[in-house]
Amino acid sequence: MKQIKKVLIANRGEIALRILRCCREMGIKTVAVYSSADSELKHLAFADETVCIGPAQPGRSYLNMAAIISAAEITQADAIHPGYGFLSENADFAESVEKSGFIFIGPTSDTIRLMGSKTNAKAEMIAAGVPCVPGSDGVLPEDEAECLAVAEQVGYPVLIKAASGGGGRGMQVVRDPADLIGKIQIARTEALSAFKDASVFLEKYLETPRHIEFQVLADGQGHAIHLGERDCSMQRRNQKVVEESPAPGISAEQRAQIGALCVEACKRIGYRGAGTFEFLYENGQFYFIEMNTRIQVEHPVTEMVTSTDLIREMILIADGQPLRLTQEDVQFKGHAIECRINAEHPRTFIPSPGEIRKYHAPGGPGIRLDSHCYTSYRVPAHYDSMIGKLIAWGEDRATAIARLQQALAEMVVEGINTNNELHRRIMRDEVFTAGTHHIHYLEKMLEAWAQEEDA
Ligand code: MV4
Repeated sequence: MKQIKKVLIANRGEIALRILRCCREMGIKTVAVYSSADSELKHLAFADETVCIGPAQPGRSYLNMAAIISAAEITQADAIHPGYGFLSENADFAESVEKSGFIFIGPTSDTIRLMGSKTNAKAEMIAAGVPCVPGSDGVLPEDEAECLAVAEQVGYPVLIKAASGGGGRGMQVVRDPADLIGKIQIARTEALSAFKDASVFLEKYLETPRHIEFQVLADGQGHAIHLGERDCSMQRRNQKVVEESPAPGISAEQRAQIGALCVEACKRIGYRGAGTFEFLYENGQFYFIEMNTRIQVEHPVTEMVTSTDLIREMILIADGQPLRLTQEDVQFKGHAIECRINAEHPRTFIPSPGEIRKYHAPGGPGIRLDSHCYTSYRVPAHYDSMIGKLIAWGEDRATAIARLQQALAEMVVEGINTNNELHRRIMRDEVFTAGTHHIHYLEKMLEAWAQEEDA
């Protein structure tokens, strides 16, 4: 019955530890792969087997498909969990994993490829009845007059996006028709260098939206559910800083309505695994922008308000088991907020790798800390600066915020800079506590802080 007896964890840091903990709880053996800069990673101590897959540079280790698949062959793993980042949304990797006879814990490579194209993803969503931002019908043509006509039809301001993009790279806002052709050219050049694909599309530019995403689980056998939404509007340069569930001010009716559309879309595309539908939300309306075909950093807030284990569900689905949960089983309780703890200066964001000389974890009711850190752990300079996630659950949003304030005050990380002080400022910020912030609000908060420092 059970196909998955051993999982290779193709990631590092807190998510590798999170996946390892889940596997051990399920009685599944683990293989931890690591780079030569990562031999002190906490999860290596608990893994059944460890394999060094290369040097510190990600391109030669965590992004080295052949090295990871070789490690799976040597250890006779049954499945590979990609975590987030690295190869998690690489369709070629998922395909190699499948062709090498291993289970990829995620969607099929075809689904990853489909959703990797933002224009194809959008076309699928329109077909499923999911509301999208008004824009061009697919990629923009070469013809300049046609582009001008499309933009005129959509209405200025417009946003040029890379069709193979995501994460905000290569986007251009156009407020004046006189700038359209030039900015399309800039966007094409950037898209070609970043994504090896010069195709771009156009959308109405929303000035101050919120970023709200829906979590789904689907078994690829006709069953799919949604687990509500997360508000991830507190961000800087496309890096989320704070995420929460539920999104402030979203009614149960609207949650059920948009959630049902996401479920419908999952069934339409034969989705399998955990997934996220990203929306922009402005003036009470949701507009789909893209789908993430992986587990996300901020999954714990959903786990806390729905009492589910998303990593466990991913593994069960990958094992071929039909989804046990029905939509009625998913009950939303209370409020959860996550602070991403980064090894960086709290205001300038300058990375701060190095040795953690002293480490104390916060605790108490409703507190969860997902981190691989410990006293004497050295944060390598080669990877993302995130060293953990502090999550608080409370009966309501105010309680979750109060618990985070205490937990942030208790948390000690010495020897390196962390963004703890930024989080403390956010948790007492009047706009954040009112839940009225949007995707550009943190930038404003940081400007005010810089002014304060100057004075
Ligand atoms: C937008 C937008 C405004 N209008 N699309 C940025 C990353 C990519 N995933 C989509 N992004 C945006 N698309 C329209 N039509 C504003 C953004 C955006 C953004 C979105 C989500 C989270 C943070 C953001 C930061 C800047 C811009």
